[in-house]
Amino acid sequence: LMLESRLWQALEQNEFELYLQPQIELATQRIIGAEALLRWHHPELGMVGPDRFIPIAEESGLIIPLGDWVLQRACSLLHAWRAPGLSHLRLAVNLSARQCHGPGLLPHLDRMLHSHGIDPALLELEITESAAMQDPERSRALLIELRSRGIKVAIDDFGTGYSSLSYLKLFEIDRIKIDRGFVKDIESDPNDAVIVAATIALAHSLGLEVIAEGVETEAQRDFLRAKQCDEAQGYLFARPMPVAQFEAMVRTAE
Ligand code: G
Ligand code: G
Ligand code: MN
Ligand code: NA
Repeated sequence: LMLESRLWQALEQNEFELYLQPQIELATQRIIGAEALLRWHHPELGMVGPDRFIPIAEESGLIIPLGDWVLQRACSLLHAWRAPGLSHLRLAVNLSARQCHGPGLLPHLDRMLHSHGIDPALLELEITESAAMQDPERSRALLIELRSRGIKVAIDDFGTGYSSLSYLKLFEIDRIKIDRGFVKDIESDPNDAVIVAATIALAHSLGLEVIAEGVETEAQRDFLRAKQCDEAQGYLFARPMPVAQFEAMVRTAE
C-alpha cells in the first residue's frame, strides 16, 4: 500500500530511470543494441527494482502512464542516437500485459515514433508468453499492427509458459528470447543443452532470430555461438547500466 501511493508521486517527481543492458551479436561480439530496464530511485529506500513495483503498477493501473513514459524515454533515446557511432543501435522495451491489451498503446506509439522521427525497425517490443496468452486474439491483432509499422517484436522468457509452440504458430514475431532458466545449466544439464540447441534450430527454420538471456560464463557463450544463436545478453558482457555509461561503452568498443 505504501509503495502504491508513492508510485504515482514517483512518476510526477521523475524518480524513474531507464537502465540499459547491452545485447551482443555473437558472431562479431559487437554491441548491437540494448534492453531498457526500469529503475526507481526512491528517496528513502534507494534503488528499487522492477520486480517490486511492476506488479503493483499493473494492479493499480499506473502501468499505463508509466509504460507510456518508458516508451517516450526510449523514443527520445533513439532520436539522440541518430549520431555517428550510435545510429545502428536497437532498443528493446518490455511491455506489460495490461499495456498490450489496453486501447492506448498503438496511438501512443504512433505519436512517439512520428514526433521523434525514428526508424521503427530500431524499436523492439518484448512481450512475455503469459501476457500474450491472456488474450490471444487481441495479442495476435496487436502484433500484426506493430509489425505493419516496422516495429520489431520479441517473445520474452521464451519456453517458460505452457504454450510456447502455440505462440509460434499463432503470432507473427521477429525474435525469441530464450529464458535464462534454460541458459543457466547449459553446461551441466544435457537436457537444457538439447532444449536450447533445438529451440535455436526451430526458430531459425521459422525465419526468426534468437537471443539468449542471462549469459554469465564464457562456456555458455561458446555453446550458444556454436549452436548459431544470433545474439546474447547477460552479466558476462555487462550488467544493466545508466544510459551515459552504455553510450560510452559503445563508443569505446567501436
Ligand atoms: O531489471 P531486472 O533486472 O530487475 O528486471 C526485472 C523484471 O522487470 C524483468 O522481468 C523485466 O522484464 C521487468 N521490467 C523491467 N523494466 C520494465 C518496463 O519498463 N516495463 C515492464 N512492463 N517490465 C519491465
Ligand atoms: O525482461 P526480463 O525478465 O528478461 O528481464 C531481464 C532481467 O534479467 C533483469 O532483471 C536483469 O537485470 C536480469 N539479468 C540480466 N542479465 C542477467 C544475468 O546474466 N544473470 C541473471 N541472473 N540475471 C540477469
Ligand atoms: Mn525482457
Ligand atoms: Na526475460
